[in-house]
Amino acid sequence: MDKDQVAAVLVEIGTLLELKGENPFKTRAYTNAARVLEGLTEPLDRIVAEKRLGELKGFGEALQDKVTTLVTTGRLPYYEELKASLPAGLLHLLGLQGVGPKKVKKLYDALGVDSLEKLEAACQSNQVAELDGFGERSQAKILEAIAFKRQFASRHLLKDALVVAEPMLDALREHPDVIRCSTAGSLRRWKEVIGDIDFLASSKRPAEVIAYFVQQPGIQTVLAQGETKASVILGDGIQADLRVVSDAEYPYALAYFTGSKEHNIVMRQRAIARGLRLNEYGLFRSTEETRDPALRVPCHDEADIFRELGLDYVPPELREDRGEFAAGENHTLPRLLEWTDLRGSLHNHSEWSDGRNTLADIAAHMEELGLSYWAITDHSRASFQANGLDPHRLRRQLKEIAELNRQLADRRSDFRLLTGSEVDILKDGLDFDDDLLAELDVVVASLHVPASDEGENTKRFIRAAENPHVHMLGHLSGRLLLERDAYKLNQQAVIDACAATGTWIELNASPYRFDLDWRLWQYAKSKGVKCVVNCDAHKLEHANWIRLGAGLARKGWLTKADVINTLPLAELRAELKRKRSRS
Ligand code: DGT
Ligand code: CA
Ligand code: CA
Ligand code: ZN
Repeated sequence: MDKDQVAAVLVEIGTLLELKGENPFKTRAYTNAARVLEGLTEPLDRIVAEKRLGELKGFGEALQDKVTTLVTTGRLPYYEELKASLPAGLLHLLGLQGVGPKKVKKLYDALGVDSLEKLEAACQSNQVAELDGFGERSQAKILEAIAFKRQFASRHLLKDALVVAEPMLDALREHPDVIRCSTAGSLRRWKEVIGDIDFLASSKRPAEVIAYFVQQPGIQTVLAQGETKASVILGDGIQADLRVVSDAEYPYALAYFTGSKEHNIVMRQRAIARGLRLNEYGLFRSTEETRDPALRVPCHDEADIFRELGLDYVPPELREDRGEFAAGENHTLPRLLEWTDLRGSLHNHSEWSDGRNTLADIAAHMEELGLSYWAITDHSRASFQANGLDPHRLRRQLKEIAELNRQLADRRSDFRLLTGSEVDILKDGLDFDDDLLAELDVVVASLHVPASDEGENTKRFIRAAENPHVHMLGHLSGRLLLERDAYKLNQQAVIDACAATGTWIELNASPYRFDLDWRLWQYAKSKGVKCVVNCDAHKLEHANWIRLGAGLARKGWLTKADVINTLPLAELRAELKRKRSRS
């Protein structure tokens, strides 16, 4: 097991112990240890092999033994027994928004609740409201959370779908009978949330490809297996479909199964308007439904199909019937951002607030990735739960960053850390004075504690945008995908204020957020608002989110010129000064 897998087990042990009502210090020791492991910069197996676990903060003998067992055997009997000693349903309850281990324990002890169904019934019969520490309001919230969870039970985050789909695609490509192969459906369109994964392959021997597919590692259940298609459930509970077609049919099938449904409808109408018929088997010279190869208009790839229908090639991300047909006819489809255009991220955290890594480790890692800059924008003091910085600590951090940048300059590296803050938007202004903000390279303003009133939240954001030191607004809607809706907010009014003040808006590339939503970027762009694709990284690995965020920017029709952090460092610095010098 690697450090992240071991850390995940430790966190789960902490949760299980909390569910059992163990002493909080004991449970916290596990979560703290998990954080230490996640922040390691050398391989965990080396530390284990050299018996140096004891040097890590908070690692007593018992913990050292457990981690050693996990790393060397991949299993831990203690953990397995602990898990078996509690009803499995309790862990499902923990997935509910606002329901932590203490509440789950209370519900279980007092009412015997060990599943979503029992919890729902207990709420409906008003038993939960009467429990100590719950009440009417929290009972209503729990019912809402259950409804929310049900609604999304069969939907998955893009990152969770990608992590299983990409290795599967590689495996399919390796098979000698596979000619062409791709993902299709919502995954290929880079939707933020995925229902099921669709694969398409072309082959002369479909049955062999299907047989190979259903035997791949990571497949939990085979739901259906035919001559040319199969449906399976992958390890994470995600369904995946594979269809295998002839290579001649492949482009039409790929276009069809990529969708979206709305896009396909217009494509079919365009075909009909030209006296043609479009379906998953081909584009046919026919006024009736057919799959007769003799009538097929030969297309080698999707671009050929679009051309036959009077359109430039439409990238999959834009196939949502949101303007791609007009633009495809007029040759005005944008040349979309590539993730390799991005040179750094302007909203990130370090161990100074709630991130996992030191400034030096962050600089080394991001330089190694070939990026040009990386802004450290830790939380401000109002975010005390995230260990936000007060002005004094922030100024100390600025000195440390200056020193690291000096060292980079000394060894002639072009990479630089930028200073900054993710400053909280409070009820009556920002968490830091303008004087302090003026000392920072990058200022991201975010709302972490929203009001319940739409007008009030909108007003707070607009006031933040009007501040000459605020470069951009962070995760505007505050949504957490599949977990929490956007706060009450007039996003359009905030976008207008950003346009008026020259404030940028972040596309938060965290796969849990992707905020601003892709559907709003065309509007923001039409108003002249620039985008910043930010990782909001709390760990080194979160730098990989750049690719995900860039995909969502593409989905929002954004080009390299629309995105500020495609600029080289010197030009970025000039842009960072522009708003301040306006006022
Ligand atoms: P998902 O899986 O819910 O995230 O969304 P999709 O878009 O992947 O939908 P899915 O897996 O049901 O079907 C894949 C594609 O196949 C879909 O984007 C368009 C095409 N498709 C499926 N059913 C129909 C249909 O009834 N009519 C049309 N025009 N296209 C369909
Ligand atoms: Ca799908
Ligand atoms: Ca499907
Ligand atoms: Zn934040």
